[in-house]
Amino acid sequence: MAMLSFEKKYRVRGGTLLGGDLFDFWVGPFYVGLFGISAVFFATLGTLLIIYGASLGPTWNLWQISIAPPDLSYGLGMAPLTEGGLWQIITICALGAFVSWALRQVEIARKLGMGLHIPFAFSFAIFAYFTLVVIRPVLLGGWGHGFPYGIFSHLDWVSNVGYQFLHFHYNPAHMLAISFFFTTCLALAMHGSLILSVTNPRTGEPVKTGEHENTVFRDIVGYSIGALGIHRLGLFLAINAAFWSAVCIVISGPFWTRGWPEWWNWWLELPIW
Ligand code: UQ2
Repeated sequence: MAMLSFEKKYRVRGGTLLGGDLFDFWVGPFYVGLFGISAVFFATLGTLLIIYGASLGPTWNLWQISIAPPDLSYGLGMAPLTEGGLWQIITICALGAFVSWALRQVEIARKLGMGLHIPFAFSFAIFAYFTLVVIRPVLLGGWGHGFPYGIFSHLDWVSNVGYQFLHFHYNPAHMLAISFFFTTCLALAMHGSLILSVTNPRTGEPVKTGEHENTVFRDIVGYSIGALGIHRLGLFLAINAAFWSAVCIVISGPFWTRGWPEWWNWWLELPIW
């Protein structure tokens, strides 16, 4: 355990955001912390509520189980448990668990004297989910605009909302989001394959280093972004994928109600023609 000497220095109390020394200890390899407790609490409660919702029927088929949001007639009010109230509480549990997890990342980063890049990046994923189940439903005036928690049912929701706007691929923010997702895949495939290739030389030869990493890409595309640069690029691409996903759905309905192909009429209406 080479980590032991390192851990002696960093496995100490302090760096917590809330509650001081309360739960500021480890259980085996896991840091507990106040937000570890709250994350487990919300995740467990949310999961039990999903199982309870499933037990109310009509199916135990894993693909078909679905916890639906309230009917639009409930607006932004609370609904009875079996009429979407479960969905509302499960949503609160999900957000409670996600935010707890982000704060747990902050506390651990602070203990280790690291930057906050990990919780910063994760917060974009939380923001995308929050946009989908809170910001957009609130702007549209009803929790019924949230998506149902089920495997097939959420696919149906995405399809229906997509067709409501005729052709969602003409949504400019959706175009950006997809482009960032694809470029993230490209960058990670380039980086992953590069690292594995330099660490797997011919038998008997030493593992290659940064010079080889730079040279191979300078030879192939005439440019190397650098060992640190590729990670900056990766973080930038991934964060933008999540961010533009949130933007593309929040503008659909609250800020644009017609088909997305029609949005491009601004181009045809330019005075230069
Ligand atoms: C690189 C580099 C790495 C890498 C990769 C590159 C030594 C270990 C993958 C190559 C990346 C380039 C040329 C940028 C590609 C741009 C986009 C938008 C995908 O140079 O430095 O570090 O892993």
